[in-house]
Amino acid sequence: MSTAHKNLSDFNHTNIPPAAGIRVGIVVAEWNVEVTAALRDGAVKTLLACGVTESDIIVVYVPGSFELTYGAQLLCEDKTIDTVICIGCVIQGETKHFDFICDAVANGVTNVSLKYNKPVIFGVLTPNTLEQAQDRAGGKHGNKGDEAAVTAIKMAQLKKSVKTRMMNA
Ligand code: RBF
Repeated sequence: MSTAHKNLSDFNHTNIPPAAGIRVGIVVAEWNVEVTAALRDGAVKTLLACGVTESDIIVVYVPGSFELTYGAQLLCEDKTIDTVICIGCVIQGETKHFDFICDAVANGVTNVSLKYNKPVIFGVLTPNTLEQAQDRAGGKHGNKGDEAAVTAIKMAQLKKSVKTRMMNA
């Protein structure tokens, strides 16, 4: 989460492990699309900047954040995909939908990640207002899509390095 002290796009490319060869799935929710499209663009730009090739980025769309988990599961079933980023924006409303959707996505992402043994990244904004969302989707607090992309690369490389170490042990 961005704070006054942390910008979501504040990372140093030299601290990120090499990303060439990693295949990344991205699931984008169409609710609040002006925000989720900006998050997607941030994620794709950062993946490319870190060395992921365009043909190794697979983007699919689901209607709302509630459907992100199923979209992630479909991508995880593709054995060539190393990691999946879920992108959504759930804005606090006056009903309980906010809590239901946020809980479902957070639990769903965790479950899919463990079931398929692949990093599934929670790139979902849960702000009180649209303005707060825009601040974190390329606005004054940076872009959570950038952060999600860096997290995906780090986690995919962590899995590769642990597997390699186990094979060499
Ligand atoms: N989906 C989102 O991604 N963000 C939202 O802020 C959001 N708000 C919703 C509010 C209500 C009252 C409802 C019924 C749905 C909302 N959804 C939202 C859509 C939800 O994630 C899902 O697509 C639908 O509930 C269909 O399963």
